[in-house]
Amino acid sequence: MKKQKILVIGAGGQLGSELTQGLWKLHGKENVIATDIKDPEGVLATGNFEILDVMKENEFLEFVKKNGFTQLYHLAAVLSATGEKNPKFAWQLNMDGLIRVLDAAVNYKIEKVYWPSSIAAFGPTTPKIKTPQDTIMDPTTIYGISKQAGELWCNWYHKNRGLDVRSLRYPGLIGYKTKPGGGTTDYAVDIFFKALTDKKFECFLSADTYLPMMYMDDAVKATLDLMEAPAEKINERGSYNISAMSFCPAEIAAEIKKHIPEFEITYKPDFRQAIADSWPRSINDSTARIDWGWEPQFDLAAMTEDILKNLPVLMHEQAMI
Ligand code: VAH
Repeated sequence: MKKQKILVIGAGGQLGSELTQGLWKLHGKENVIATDIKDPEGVLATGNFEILDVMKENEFLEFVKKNGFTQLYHLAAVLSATGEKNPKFAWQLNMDGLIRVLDAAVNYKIEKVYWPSSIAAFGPTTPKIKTPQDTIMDPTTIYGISKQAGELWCNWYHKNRGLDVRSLRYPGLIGYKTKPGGGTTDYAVDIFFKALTDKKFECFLSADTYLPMMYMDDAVKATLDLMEAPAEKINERGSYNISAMSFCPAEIAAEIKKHIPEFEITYKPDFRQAIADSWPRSINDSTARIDWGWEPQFDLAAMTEDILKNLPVLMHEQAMI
């Protein structure tokens, strides 16, 4: 197999920090350059890291041109809740950033590009149960609009420029190695930190708000499985539906209580409730399973057990720094 040289843009985020570690394992640390707009924290600082801002066009293009990358993972984006507070910047980063990356990939002959979409590309008129791969979209957040538009741009670049760009519509992603990043589903990340430190959590969504979710380990596996699949198996050049589970705040709280009996949850819905209510409850990901063998490994119980086993160790290490 040809030696790979991988660029990760936005490596410092929730997904980026764990996907970078997955890329290290698959391609070798020396063949991955992780980048973000601020210095790396934790394990990310142990690999090749550069400060890079996709919004600084000349610097970005010069960096991509001189390094001869074979693959590019473009993860830098503003998430749903933050995007509603700063819609113009969210659109600029999420859209101008993506188009700059797609153009650079064509101009500098990058073999494969990865870009994350989201179930946020669906909206209130989308069928909510087992949402199909192809259906009504009509997102109502700037983040969701940028994801729907981004899928169309990726499909255009594949069809009209021959670019091998691949994408997944992630559900809410739950990882414990970095703090929550401004997403509506991030209650399901913060709840673990608060359960361990405070034994209580005030949830910004109502108890029965069901959302499609996925453990970060599964998200990294899905991304690398997609990118390693033969091109002829990739029939969706917008983005693939994927999911692993659906749960509501009351259910994840009950699962945590099995490990921390004194844990208590209260509910105080805020502006993010309307965002969550516009999204699907569950996802039909049969196309991904058929095309490239997608198969999740973690359900709610397995994820909760894994996080509550590992997060205390990480928090202790960080407290030791
Ligand atoms: C968000 N975590 O909440 C992201 C995700 C499906 C939601 O895209 O904005």
